[in-house]
Amino acid sequence: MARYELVLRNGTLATAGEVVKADVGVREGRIVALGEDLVPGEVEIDAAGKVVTPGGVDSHCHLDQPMSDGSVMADDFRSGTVSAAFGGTTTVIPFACQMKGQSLRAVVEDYHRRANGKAVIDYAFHLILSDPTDQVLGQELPALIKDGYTSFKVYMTYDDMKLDDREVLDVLGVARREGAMTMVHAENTDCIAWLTEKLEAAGNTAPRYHAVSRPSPVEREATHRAATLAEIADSPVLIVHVSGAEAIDQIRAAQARGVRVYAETCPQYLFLTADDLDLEGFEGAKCICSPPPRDAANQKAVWTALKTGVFHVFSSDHAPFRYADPRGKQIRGTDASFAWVPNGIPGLETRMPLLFSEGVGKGRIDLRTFVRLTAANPAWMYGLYPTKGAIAVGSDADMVIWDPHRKVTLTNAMLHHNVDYTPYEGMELTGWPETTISRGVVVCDGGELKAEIGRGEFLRCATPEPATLTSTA
Ligand code: DUC
Ligand code: ZN
Ligand code: ZN
Repeated sequence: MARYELVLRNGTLATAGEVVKADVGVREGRIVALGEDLVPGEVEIDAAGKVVTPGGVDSHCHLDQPMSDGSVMADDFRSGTVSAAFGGTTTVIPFACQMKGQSLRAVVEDYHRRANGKAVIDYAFHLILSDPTDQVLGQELPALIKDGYTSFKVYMTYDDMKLDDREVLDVLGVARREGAMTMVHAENTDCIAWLTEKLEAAGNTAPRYHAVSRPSPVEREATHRAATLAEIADSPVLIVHVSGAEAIDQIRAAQARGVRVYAETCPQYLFLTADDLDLEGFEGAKCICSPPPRDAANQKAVWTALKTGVFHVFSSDHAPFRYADPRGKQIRGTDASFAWVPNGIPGLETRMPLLFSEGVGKGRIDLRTFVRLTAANPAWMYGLYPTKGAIAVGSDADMVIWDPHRKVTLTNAMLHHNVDYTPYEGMELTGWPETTISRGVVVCDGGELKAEIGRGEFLRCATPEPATLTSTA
């Protein structure tokens, strides 16, 4: 029998189902053995005293996405995937975004050109649907779903993206027929426009008013509506970037009614509040994202919902805009209204370390829940499980070795994205991903990049199996 190419020895392996001590044997990029005292491999890694989790799957991030306002995302597939890998992520799923009038197929081809040869870890694509014409819904979308693009995001706000309820129902109808997953950005667009107009007329344009223009009821109403549309169309939805208690209540109520509503939250709703938008001068723009961060009570509600299984997925929503940059947050200058600031904050590299330290380390969630939220469930949701998101015989050898005791003070200087700030500057974390392995290849180790840019492969997603998805069992 051929030797193992890699043996990971003596680690504490954490999966969605269990935490066990075992060795992992890897051949041709896949896990081929789990057990005690495996025979020596060509490469040996001693993981004694370390925690080994499946490589993270960040199923909501934005890389090199063309923007309609002239702003430019700071991370492409090179810097974005390198940054993700240093944070313990081995699969990213960013968005091929349709602008109105564009053919979906052309958008996907363009996005492949942007990704080709640049990724250091594996990647799949979601679609963003902003123009659901008969041609798109009748021809292009069904064909793309069959080709491995099995999930798409729709927006209930943003002038250049938003769909009305009828259009969302039409999209859900296709998703139902083809077995795809619809992700929904749930905020009420007319409420935001009305509030923004009033704030701007009163001269209240500083970054902190972004949060005032998008209060919780704006999200609550749209979340209720999205769940209702899912119920009527009998098609599952994933409510993305859920920010707090009011939306969580709607999701929990819909789940209790038996509606297939899945939910995602992100680090910004655990570690930032609206006060972070109220910094000196224009600095609050760094934390402008939508929905906005709320307050401490809402952070607590998000933690509780993570623990109790209301949430299935923990993503970064990495949307990289540089702060001191006329193509970034300051595209209209530092006196501009909040309404012109590109939305989004960076988070690919900090997503897993933040949840490991503040969730697992502080006893708020257990290790299995951590694995489900950061790897197993997102893989499952997009038809990639158990190739991704698992440590099992037959799975891709995507693993992260964590030093659970290492103390790290987060600074932007230590991160590998191309953004000029992190909203989490100065946070003290315990636990850090020391080694990231993708298909048996050590990609990052001890702070150094070890693998070749361009080795990352495109993944075709299968149609998801949400009926079998659990967040607590
Ligand atoms: N909100 C989004 O909907 N997308 C990108 C970032 C953000 O804040
Ligand atoms: Zn969104
Ligand atoms: Zn997003």
